[in-house]
Amino acid sequence: ADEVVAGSFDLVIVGAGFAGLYMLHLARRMGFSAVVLEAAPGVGGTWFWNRYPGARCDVESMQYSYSFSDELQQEWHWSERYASQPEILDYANYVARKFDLFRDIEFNTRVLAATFQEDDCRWVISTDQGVQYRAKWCVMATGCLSAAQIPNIPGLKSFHGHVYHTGNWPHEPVSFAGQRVGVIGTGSSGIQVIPEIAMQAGHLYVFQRTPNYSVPARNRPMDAEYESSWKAEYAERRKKARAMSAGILWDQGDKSALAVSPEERLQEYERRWAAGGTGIMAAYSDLLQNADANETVAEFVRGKIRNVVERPEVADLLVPVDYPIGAKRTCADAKYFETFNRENVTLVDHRGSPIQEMSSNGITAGSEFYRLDSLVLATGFDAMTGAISKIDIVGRRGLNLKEKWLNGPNTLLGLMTAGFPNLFIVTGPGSPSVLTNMIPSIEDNVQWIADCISHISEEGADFIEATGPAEETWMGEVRKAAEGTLFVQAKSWYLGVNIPGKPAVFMPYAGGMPAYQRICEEVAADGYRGFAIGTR
Ligand code: NA7
Repeated sequence: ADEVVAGSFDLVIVGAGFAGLYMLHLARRMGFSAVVLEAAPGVGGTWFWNRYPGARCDVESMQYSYSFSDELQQEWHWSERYASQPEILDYANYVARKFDLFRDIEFNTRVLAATFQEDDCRWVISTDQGVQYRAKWCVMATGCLSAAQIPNIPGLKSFHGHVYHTGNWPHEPVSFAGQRVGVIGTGSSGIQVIPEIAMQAGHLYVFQRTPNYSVPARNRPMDAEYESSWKAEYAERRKKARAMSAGILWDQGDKSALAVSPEERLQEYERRWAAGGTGIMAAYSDLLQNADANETVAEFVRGKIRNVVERPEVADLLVPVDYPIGAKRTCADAKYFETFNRENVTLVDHRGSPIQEMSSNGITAGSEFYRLDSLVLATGFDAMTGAISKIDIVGRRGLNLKEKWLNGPNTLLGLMTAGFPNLFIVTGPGSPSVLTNMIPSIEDNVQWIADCISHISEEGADFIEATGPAEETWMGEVRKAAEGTLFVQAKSWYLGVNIPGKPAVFMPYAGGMPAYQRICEEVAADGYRGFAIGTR
């Protein structure tokens, strides 16, 4: 079909989540023309789609927010310690209005392909609207957890009831009242949605393949004093947060868990348990590095689960045993384990064997049949590479990005990949992103990209591109950083093993946000060391 050419821009930005919004804002401020292409009918990205009941951020709201505008962070009020999805979506819309971003966002526009033209150093971007965009720079602000994964269950399509995915939740209200509902998946999303559905459903069946560690979030209305203490010291505290490995300002213990007495340790864990949130993992310096240290907090959490769950045989199934706590992202919940004490909730543990099949009226798992009216898939995402791989991206000499990444995603700093000049990824594989507070990580990447584009433009060059050797060296650093951690000891989406056929490669950089940011800054200051800059 003939494509309409929408025109030429300095930048095409793919995605109107927190990364795309800020990229647009900065690009404009630097005097570039830019357009954002967004598949959804609204802004917010991940927070637009993940609107299942109970969806909430596990980073405190005072920190899970933009820091680039003091006016914004002073005037915005978060109503709870941990923000709910609707409030985060309100915030994204507020930001888009405040900075007048809507006029440069094309909604309901899914990017299908992006092709680099070597003769004029331009990206040609095609969409499902039959409209083509041309740009010197293409920025993938496509998110790390944005490609929902539908499991390959035989017969799934034959099921007559409703099927929902937590990462692609409908906008219309969904009622489970009186229904027999199944939830597959006990990751962060499952752990948040299960207590909510249990309160509505006639009967809830939770299908668990792997039990998960979770700590109580202890969400509560925002404390006015806490809020004003943050607002009074925002600049300083943001700076301190960025000096922490995860980009979150919290009470990070600097001792080894093994250097204190068992009594002292227990007291510390109890204190953090009572405070709520995943800050318990910051109690000691080596909880994510040393298996024996990790076991002390894992065992503490197991004890808590056993205390809460009334039926010991159910508790046995809910207690994770064979991987370290934190190796999969630690969940923060609101009465998740308590939910299994309800009369209308059944835990179906099918570890060791996949769900056998679905039929028109139910599901067979662990050799039993369960009649269901609705099914909720809390089965996660094709993380870090999924959204990018859905786009047909072609670089120099016809090189296809999906093919290049067949054995794992290679990037330089997560920001660029060799063979694809002028194509940037915000918080791409090889950046710390998903191991950190996403919004500051996004801000740092976007600022780096904006500075880079300015620099190249001022130099009068046509392109910048990651070089192969520098990329290989960086991938070596990413591997080395992961080896020193316990992350590699669980089958998680960090490693891509939740996706059949995806190569098992630890994707994020585990060396921490400060180390990463320092390297990014040094590379730029050193004339973009490891990148090739040239004219066509
Ligand atoms: P996760 O953390 O990937 O969790 C997905 C869950 O679904 C997990 O319990 C999986 O079990 C389960 N799952 C996935 N596929 C299947 C199949 N085929 N059969 C049975 N069970 C399955 O995704 P979330 O959405 O919860 O969270 C993603 C991130 O979003 C989270 O870490 C936060 O950062 C926000 P498994 O453990 O693989 O055995």
